[in-house]
Amino acid sequence: PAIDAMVTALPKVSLHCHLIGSVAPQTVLDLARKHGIALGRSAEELYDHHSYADLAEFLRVLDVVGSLIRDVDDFHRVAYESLTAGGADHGVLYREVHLSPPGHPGVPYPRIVEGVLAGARDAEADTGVRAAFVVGLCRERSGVAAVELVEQVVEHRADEVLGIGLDYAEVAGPPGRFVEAYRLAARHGLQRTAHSESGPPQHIEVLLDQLGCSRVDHGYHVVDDPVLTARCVAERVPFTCTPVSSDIGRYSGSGDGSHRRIAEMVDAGLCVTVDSDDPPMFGTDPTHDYRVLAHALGYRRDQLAAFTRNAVEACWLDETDKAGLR
Ligand code: ES4
Ligand code: ZN
Repeated sequence: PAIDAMVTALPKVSLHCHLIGSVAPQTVLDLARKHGIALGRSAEELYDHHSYADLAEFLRVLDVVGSLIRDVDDFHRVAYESLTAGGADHGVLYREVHLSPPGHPGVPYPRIVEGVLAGARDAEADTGVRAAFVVGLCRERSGVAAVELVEQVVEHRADEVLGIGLDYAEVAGPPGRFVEAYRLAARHGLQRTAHSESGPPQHIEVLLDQLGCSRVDHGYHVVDDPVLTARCVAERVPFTCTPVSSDIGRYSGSGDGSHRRIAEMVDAGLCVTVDSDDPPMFGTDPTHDYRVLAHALGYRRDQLAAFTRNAVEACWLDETDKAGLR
């Protein structure tokens, strides 16, 4: 249909997509074979999102995939494929890719950066897609471990690593635990974001006031608090929403799924962006997330284009580079 072609071609800026959650099924099989790992199931079974009974189960699938990405070539391949077939082919002009170093046990941080930077360089040369990176701290771990990861980021500084995030199981790690790591990142000029998907509005306040976040990943519960909502509208705080992932993941605490909340956020005047989170693992892609919102909420081209404009505003490029996306 015409709307689908329009949505595919619509320029997109991708601010909420995890590398480990972006690995194509065939690549999972190839990496498992390469490293002599028996998956015990097909990639399709691994990625059958109906089988994720809860967030914990989903995150353990991420652990399996993360453990298969080991050497520089692996990181190159996964970054390249996710930015080209998973990005440029869907109109993605620019992506800030979320990395999760703790999701690759035994892999030194500089090796991850070397591989993904090389993959991104080749993806840009072949398709024009641009990429930068966000290093996710694992909230299931201690505040000390988070500080140590930020120290790694600072020690092995790369221009394309723009900032830090906070992900994995939200119930296991309230944001306040990570104040020290975020302060360290701030002192070194790193940008900050963090996930707040199931958490209450108070957690979003912690992100803004104590972690110094310039945006919020998901943030669906902002609309539970009218005062916080008004503040976030006034301050143009961006929220990186992921309709398909959050709708499947009812464990996100979004109740009736995320679409209703996304509509409330848009209607309140908040700065909302749209992305896929973990595309193949949730059976989605950048086009599909836009299409789902178009169908569920009746959004037309203007509203969909506004999501991209918001993402250009929310991204961490400097003003000159942002101008190139407009
Ligand atoms: C994630 Cl909490 C969560 N949800 C979806 N994807 C993720 N990747 C890392 N943490
Ligand atoms: Zn996420």
